[in-house]
This record gives sequence, C-alpha cells and structure tokens, in this order.
Amino acid sequence: MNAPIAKLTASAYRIPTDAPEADGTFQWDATTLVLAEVEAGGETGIGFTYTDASAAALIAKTLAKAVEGADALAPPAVFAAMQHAIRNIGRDGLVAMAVSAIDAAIWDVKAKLHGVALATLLGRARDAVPIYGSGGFTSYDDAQLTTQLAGWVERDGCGMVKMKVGARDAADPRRMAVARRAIGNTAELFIDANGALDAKGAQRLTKLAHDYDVRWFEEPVSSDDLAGLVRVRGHTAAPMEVAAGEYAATLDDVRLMLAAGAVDVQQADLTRCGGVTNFLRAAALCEAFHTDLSGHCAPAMHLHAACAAPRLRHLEWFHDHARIEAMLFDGAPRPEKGAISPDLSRPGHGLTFRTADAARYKVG
Ligand code: SMN
Ligand code: MG
Repeated sequence: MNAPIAKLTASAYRIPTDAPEADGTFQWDATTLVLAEVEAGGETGIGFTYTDASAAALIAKTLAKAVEGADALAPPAVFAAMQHAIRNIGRDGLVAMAVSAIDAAIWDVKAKLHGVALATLLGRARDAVPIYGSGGFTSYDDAQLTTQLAGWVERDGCGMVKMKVGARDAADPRRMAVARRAIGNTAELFIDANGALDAKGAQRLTKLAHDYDVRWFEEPVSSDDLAGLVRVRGHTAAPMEVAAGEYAATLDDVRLMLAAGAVDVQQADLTRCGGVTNFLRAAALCEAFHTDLSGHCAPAMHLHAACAAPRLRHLEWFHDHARIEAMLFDGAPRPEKGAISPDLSRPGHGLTFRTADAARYKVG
C-alpha cells in the first residue's frame, strides 16, 4: 500500500499581536504563520510553522519538487528526500522550518489515511500533556503582567508560567516580584532571557531570582555559547533548572547541547527542528541522555507528538501562538487543569484551518 503525494501547497498569514511584545533581545508586533498542505490518497494533511512568509514560496516552489510523487505513508523517506533536496540551499533556520511544516502535514495525512489520531498512530506514552503559560513580555506594564500570568493559573489551571527577562537589568527583580504576587506561592515561575546576558550577568540574576523561587532559567546566555550555558548551569542550584534548545534545527544541534551538559531540560521545537520525524528522534536522544524534553511554542502542532515522546515534561502555551491557533484552527487544543489532550476521535492532528477567517491576514 502506498499513497503518492499529489500536491504540496503553502500559504502565509501575518497576524498582529494584541499588544506590543518584546523579550530580552527582540521586539515584534505581528506573528507570521506559514501553512503547508499535502494531498495524498484523497485526503489533505496540514502542518505549520511560525516564520517569514518567504518560507511559503520555498515550500511551494522548491520543496514541492522533492515531495510530490513520494509516498505519504513513508514520512521518514520523504524527510530524507527533502534533506537531499536542500543540501545546497542551507539546512537550518527558514529551510528547517519549511521542512518541519511539510513533515507535520505528511504525518497528518498519513494518520488520516489510516483513520486514526496521530497520537494513536505514533503510539501514546501519555494521554495528556502539561502546559506552562508563556508570555510576560518585557514590554508589558505591571498590570498586563499580572493579568496574563494570573489568568493562566486561575483560568487554565497552569502549574507553571514563564516570563521574559533580560531587557533592563534594573527592572527584573521588581517584575519577578510582580509575577510571583500574581501567581501565588504554589505555581512555578520560569524566566527566559533569550540569550541577553553574559555568564556573570546570568549568575547575578540567578541569585536575585532565588528570592522569587524561580524554577527554570531559559537561555540565560546565547544558545550558541554552550560553554557559557555549562558555566551558568554550574552555579545554578536546585531546584532552579537551566533550559535551552529552541533554535535547534538538526539532531546534531540537540546532541551537541546534551553532550556538552549545557541544560537540565532540553527544549526542541517541532516546527523548527524537522517536524514530527525529527522531534521524536530528538526525544529519543533526550531519553539516551537521561534528560527531560520540553516542547517549544506552537502547542497545536506539538500535541500529538508530545503524547508519543518519552521524557516529555511539558509544552509551552505561548501567548501569541495559543491565540492564533484558537483563532484560525478548528480543533485547536484548550487547556484543562493545566494540560492539553488530543481528541482521539479525530483523525490526524484533528485540526482544520479556517480559511475564510484567515483570509484577511494572508500575505503569501
Ligand atoms: C520566544 C518564542 C517565540 C517568539 C519569541 C520568543 C521564546 C520562548 O524564546 O521561548 O517563548
Ligand atoms: Mg525561549
């Protein structure tokens, strides 16, 4: 049995944020979603990533040539064909994101052709995945920070929330105090510096963060600086953990981070690291290194693979992405008691793109 891929298409949508947003090293006022659609055996599968709209052209013009005609029931073989096709245009960044969206769409169509939920096809290790609310942007005032973080704990039942730090050193202790007041003493507080600090600056912030019982310090220094992450991890006392990995585009990126001992918890983003195929391989690497894995952003794309991944600790309920996925996809997951779970009665990812609602945001 096989199901040749009849068509691969792509489109892009730029959705304004609901308020100006910033972290330690970047600011933005819109998010672009790039959607890949694969037709095979009379079914359509979808996958998406958050990146520049130019990825849509890369998918429809360049990668479609490698994918069309290949067997949708053999996602790892299509993945290998895509890797072969991109050798001379660069494998990371935008290209890895385009490949990730296509790979996720192929797994979706495969599960639909088998008439089962993707989590069922992959093989479930769990039925639900804990989420942590994520936002707490450095552009927010204290009232915005309080409302957003408290909402995740009180409305969605999250046991963990993450805020951004590192934009203005002097403001961070006050902002962490505001966050801790907003979420009470039970929920865990995470911070993410997006690589804004050097190792000494991170050490200073680590000491201050202990006063607010911060449990997770993400990208204290640049993820390119594995030695710096190792240093920060060395002076970070339990229960605070160091995490990084959101830019990993290949298994080697994940392996090098794990082998360096750079993190307590490895992060990987299915929409950047090579789709469902490579996310599960990254999960196997984490298992081999006895390290937990956390899925970065795009919760609706991660959910089914996260149910299948060993040592999966949690998924990131990132404000921009949770908002966009609820706006534009029927079947987008909804938090319940701090977790999300797949609807196993819907084949594939269980997501349907609301084309008409998305039309006003279309940019490619
Ligand atoms: C992040 C994700 C997506 C856009 C900007 C920043 C971030 C995170 O580093 O981990 O949420
Ligand atoms: Mg981050």
